[in-house]
Amino acid sequence: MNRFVMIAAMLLPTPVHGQVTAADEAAEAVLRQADANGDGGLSRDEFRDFMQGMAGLGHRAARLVSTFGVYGIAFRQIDTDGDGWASPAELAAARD
Ligand SMILES: [Ca+2]
Ligand SMILES: [Ca+2]
Repeated sequence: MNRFVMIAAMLLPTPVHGQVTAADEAAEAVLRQADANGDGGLSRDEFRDFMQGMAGLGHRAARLVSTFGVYGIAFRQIDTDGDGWASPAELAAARD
């Protein structure tokens, strides 16, 4: 599989029209659960939990990331300043 296609798919907004709010709330719950230290952002380990949680929700790109174990590649797409921590702003930017 082309990894760039996969990452592009990950960054696309949810395709389920009319269920954006419910999907966002579910993702928010997964995010809070993955954020083990409660700092509002995700470390690499927390990001892995987040991807697995999103995969559990049926999120297509997250399932691909989990299946292929490419958490590091996906994380680098989110962690744009490269400090090894996905801040709330970086997570929000990735979702838009
Ligand atoms: Ca955290
Ligand atoms: Ca960062």
